[in-house]
Amino acid sequence: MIHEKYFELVKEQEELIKRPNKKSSFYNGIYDRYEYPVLTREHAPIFWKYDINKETNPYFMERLGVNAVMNSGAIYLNGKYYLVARVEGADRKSFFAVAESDKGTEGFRFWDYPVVLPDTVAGETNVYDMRLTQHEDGYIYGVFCSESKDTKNSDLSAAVAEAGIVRTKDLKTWERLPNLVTKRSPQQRNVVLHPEFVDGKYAFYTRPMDDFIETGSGSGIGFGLCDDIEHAVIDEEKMTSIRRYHQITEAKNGAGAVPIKTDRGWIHIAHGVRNTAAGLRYVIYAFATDLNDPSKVIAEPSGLLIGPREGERVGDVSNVVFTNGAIVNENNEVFIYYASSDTRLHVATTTIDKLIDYVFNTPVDPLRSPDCVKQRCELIAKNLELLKKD
Ligand code: M1P
Repeated sequence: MIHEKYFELVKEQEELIKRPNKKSSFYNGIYDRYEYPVLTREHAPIFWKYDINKETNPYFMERLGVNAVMNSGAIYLNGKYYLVARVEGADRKSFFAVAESDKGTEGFRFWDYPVVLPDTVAGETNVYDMRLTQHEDGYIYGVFCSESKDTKNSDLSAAVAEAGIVRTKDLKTWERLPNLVTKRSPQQRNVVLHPEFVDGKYAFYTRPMDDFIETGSGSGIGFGLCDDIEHAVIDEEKMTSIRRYHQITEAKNGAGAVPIKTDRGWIHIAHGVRNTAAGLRYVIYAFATDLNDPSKVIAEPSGLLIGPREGERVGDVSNVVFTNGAIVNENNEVFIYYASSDTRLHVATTTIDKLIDYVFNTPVDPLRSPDCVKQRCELIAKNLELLKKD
């Protein structure tokens, strides 16, 4: 017999899923923010968490709690918006689950079952942050962090991060390929597969790291080619967007959404991290690379694109916004899915035209305060001149 509480919780959840999402009052001319997150732990189906049988669960207790729904890969297929969300159980282990919506800004509903990844990597303890690439070879690839215990290190928390690779045609059946091997980098996280062949090869954005948390000598977002996606090995990683002193990327950065192809270049939406007295602060930034050489940075607007604001600043890992998915629909509207504080998922919407304007017309970071003041004074002077004439 089904517990009566189940129906009560389902009703509440239906109201949450069907709640319209409005643009918030936030304005910067670049993108819109929304009043509500698009996915939260409250969106997880009730039957993922509770045994709904009154006989075996008389108190209707959560048996398998869901702690967070966050960093999501995103893809647009046949007019629908799909997210492959990182769902974190109360047990700290993450898994992937598909949620779909007709609108992209609201109405996301999880499929009944999470993604069951082929369990082919011995020792893999956790998986998270899938990037979904619709590749020109016909497959949809999912590249994610595959984390295992570092058995060579006596520190209990020591871990090894690698890039796991799966592919699918329907988001239902997933074929697992061997993890990416990068010859120069012992650890990898935030790896993204480029959607097109480059020089006839598969191209990956990487994030070389010496250690699980610290990038160490890794100087930014890398780029490497490989011949065979079924045994992906990258011999050489060259650098694209690099970390710099006193910028938003000073501590580390990493590729985010799959790059968006525009007439002017590939637009990348990535994350940058700096260290503060309050711990690491993660923000989202953008840059563009050359259409023919996607490793070559051609535009770098100064500063952050999206930073954690208000309620977004607080969560399991506070002061974080992180993206690993964006969608462009047939009207050239762009949906940037970003999680806040490793707890919930939001959307910011813009258009391809606005993104191009932002990336190519925002001044570059002059790197030093005196030059930043000069840059701002030039803008003020131009504006005051115009205001005088008007
Ligand atoms: O906790 C913030 C983020 O930390 C990691 O990102 P990075 O590898 O750049 O440090 C990731 O684990 C990410 O999932 C998480 O949101």
